[in-house]
Amino acid sequence: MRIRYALALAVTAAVMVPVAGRAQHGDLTHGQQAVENANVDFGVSPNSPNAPNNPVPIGPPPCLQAGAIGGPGDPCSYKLHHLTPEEVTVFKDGQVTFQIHGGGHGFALYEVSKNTTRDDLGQFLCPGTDPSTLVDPGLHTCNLSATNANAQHVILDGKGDVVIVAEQNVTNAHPDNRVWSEPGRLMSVGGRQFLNGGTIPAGPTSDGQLVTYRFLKTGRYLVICMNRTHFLNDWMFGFVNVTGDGDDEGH
Ligand SMILES: [Cu+2]
Repeated sequence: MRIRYALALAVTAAVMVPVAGRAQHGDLTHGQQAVENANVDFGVSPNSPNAPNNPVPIGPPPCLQAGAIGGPGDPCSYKLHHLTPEEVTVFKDGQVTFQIHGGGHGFALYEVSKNTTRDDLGQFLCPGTDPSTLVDPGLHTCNLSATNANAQHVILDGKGDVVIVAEQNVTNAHPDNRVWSEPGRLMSVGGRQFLNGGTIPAGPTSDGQLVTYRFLKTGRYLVICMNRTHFLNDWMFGFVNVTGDGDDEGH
């Protein structure tokens, strides 16, 4: 045991040296009070809460006022492409239930280093300001940009490890038409066919598909939408922190 321990220390030291400068944010998994289980709304439905199947404008013009509100031609659709809340914290063995809202979503899950921030990760997607904070669609530099959504993106976590490689979209067919990065991916749903958000916005009667995952290991996890536009242009991702006694080794 002693020999193994010494070896592990040596390996840890060797790995830590080159990345020490990046670990500026420390462990972000303890910023919230953990709960047993958590719920997250995945995307936003443009439908009126009082009238299912009746989308309402997302904002004043240039947001579409009629027709395909919230669709790929609506300059305000980016406002629908986020998770609520963007970050949750559960105890180890807790379950997180994601309810899908709106359309065109896919779901994938990865583990990331505990110091990975939303802002740092977003710079690998659409560099600049977090789109979820932009009221004016004119300030969203990647808004509806097919060029950015179809380009290759190599996405690193806070330690500088590659988490996701979104290959260039050449064929616009599976798997190119999604952010389809298998190494390290814990699960995904919504390849080929997108997930269905139902007709009723978030709330007690909402009818969107549910995606559940039970987290058996402590750590920090990245949840993304595999829709290239949603993730790479609009930063559609969030985090799940998993805490517990004697946090598991790893990141
Ligand atoms: Cu999406």
